Amino acid sequence: MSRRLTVAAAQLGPIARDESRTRVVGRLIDLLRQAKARGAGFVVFPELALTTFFPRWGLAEPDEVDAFFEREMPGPQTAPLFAAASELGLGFALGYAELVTDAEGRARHFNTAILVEPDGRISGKYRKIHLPGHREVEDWRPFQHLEKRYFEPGDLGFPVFDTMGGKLGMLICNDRRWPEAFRMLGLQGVELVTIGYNTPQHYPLVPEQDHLQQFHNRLVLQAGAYQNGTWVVGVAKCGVEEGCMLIGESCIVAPTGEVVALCSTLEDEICVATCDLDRCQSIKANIFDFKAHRMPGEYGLLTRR
Ligand code: CDT
Repeated sequence: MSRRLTVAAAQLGPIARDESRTRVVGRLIDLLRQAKARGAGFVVFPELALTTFFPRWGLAEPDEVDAFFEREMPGPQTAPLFAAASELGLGFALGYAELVTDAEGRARHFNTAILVEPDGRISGKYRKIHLPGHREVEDWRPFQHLEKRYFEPGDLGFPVFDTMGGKLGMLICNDRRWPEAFRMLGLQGVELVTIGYNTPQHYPLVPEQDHLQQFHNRLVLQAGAYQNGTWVVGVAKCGVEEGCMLIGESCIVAPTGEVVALCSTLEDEICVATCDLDRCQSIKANIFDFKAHRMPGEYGLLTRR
């Protein structure tokens, strides 16, 4: 029996700095409804999907920073999203800024993604490991990218979860550019990887590559899918957000590396594909049969400092 999961990549257009959680959650619920109408069982939302991409500013006050973070999930403002998904019988993946207090009373900030079952239960969590950008405000930049300042690297490794009828894993934005991140999931037999992103069109350090942003996005999503024999769902927050252009091109990639669904706007939009998880085997059992062909004894340099 084939294991078919119909998946919607739920792309978001820009979120304004002063846009309320309630309003954003309303947009997410609208996308859930569109996904349901197109036969989806699982919906993937972007990185930091509840707020504007706040690392573009140097924020002086801790309270100002923490206002972009969620202390509970679901909380009062996000509960309607969980309720709507349950009512529609949909699972979903959601990126958000997570603030937790550890056993020693220390506040910890993560760039997080969760998997939520159709019954509203959170069945998986990943905290972003590759944090791009810089720690200190650099005034020469047209906008900041202060992820290293506002988040600490994830402490949950690269887990996979048995859910939605298959093995699912999550990466977040910059992680997708690192083959090691994909491989960590591939080595655990992942069959579908969700990846939300906020990717500026302009890269201030190397502006001569600005025109290649969409190409690089597609390149890494397609390579990650093929080299690990997995479905990949890449989902953007995009468009001109607070003066900063973010790329779109949310897409669903088959284990063969082919793009099978693609968004065409820079607004709230879904693209949908039916993902037969058994198709992963045509790659995993052949060209990338890790047991038969991988040579880990020769890869020591990968983990040596
Ligand atoms: N959100 C995120 O990780 N964005 C990065 C921008 C890199 S430039 C600092 C990305 O890799 O798309």
